[in-house]
Amino acid sequence: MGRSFARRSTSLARLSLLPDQPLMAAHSPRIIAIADVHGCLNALDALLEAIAPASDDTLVFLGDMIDHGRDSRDTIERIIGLESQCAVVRITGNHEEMMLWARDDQKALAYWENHGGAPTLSSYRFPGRLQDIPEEHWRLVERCVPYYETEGFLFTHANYAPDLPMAEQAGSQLRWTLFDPQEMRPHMSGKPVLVGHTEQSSGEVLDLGFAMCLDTACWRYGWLTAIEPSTGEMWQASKWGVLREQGEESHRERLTMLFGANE
Ligand SMILES: [Mn+2]
Repeated sequence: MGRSFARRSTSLARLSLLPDQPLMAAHSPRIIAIADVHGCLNALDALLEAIAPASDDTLVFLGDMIDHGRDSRDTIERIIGLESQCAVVRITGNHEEMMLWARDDQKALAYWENHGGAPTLSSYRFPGRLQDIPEEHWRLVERCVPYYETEGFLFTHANYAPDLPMAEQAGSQLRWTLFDPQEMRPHMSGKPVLVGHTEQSSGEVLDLGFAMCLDTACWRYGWLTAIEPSTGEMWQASKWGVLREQGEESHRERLTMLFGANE
């Protein structure tokens, strides 16, 4: 170790253009939003490998970590594991909310199962029951935050009321309201908002400048998207765990070309 450090110092000393700052500053902590994983573990793993989170980075899960996709149990396990590697913020999505409601009564359970919860239960055991979900997983789902706010950005699952401070936002607005580009207005804080929830049928991020929807429909035909808003750096992967290449089209575009489907 000592030898390689000495060699590095020697070569740096010869560079007259070296900026006047300590080497430590080469890495600054990142805040990265990860959109609706929906149990797509392979996509999440591909993104995590590409992002390589450092211990002072923050990963902000925008909600809907579970449901629809087939690996919800292992996705929750992965996120629990991540919490010992870097800072993790988990925002409640409408799917986490439905999972929690499912404990109330049979009707709420049936509602959740019919809206993407069935594969989540099956990821624990087939045919799965609520009792198959371990306490640690319930705790992760229970202990999510309604939104996340930093100095420069806001993060919610679905939407926001533009004229209300974040602390006064209704849960239904934050978790259920669709992102309609015609209706959206900047938040009163002036901070750009990153959301998921509304699947972009194009498979592309919808960026209005003041607000951005990152749900690029990974579990259907698109990509799982992660963005570092302060730099604009973006990572995307398919549910098969393959990173998106520059200019690569979504599977929906390809299917449309092959079969000429309109919807
Ligand atoms: Mn959602």
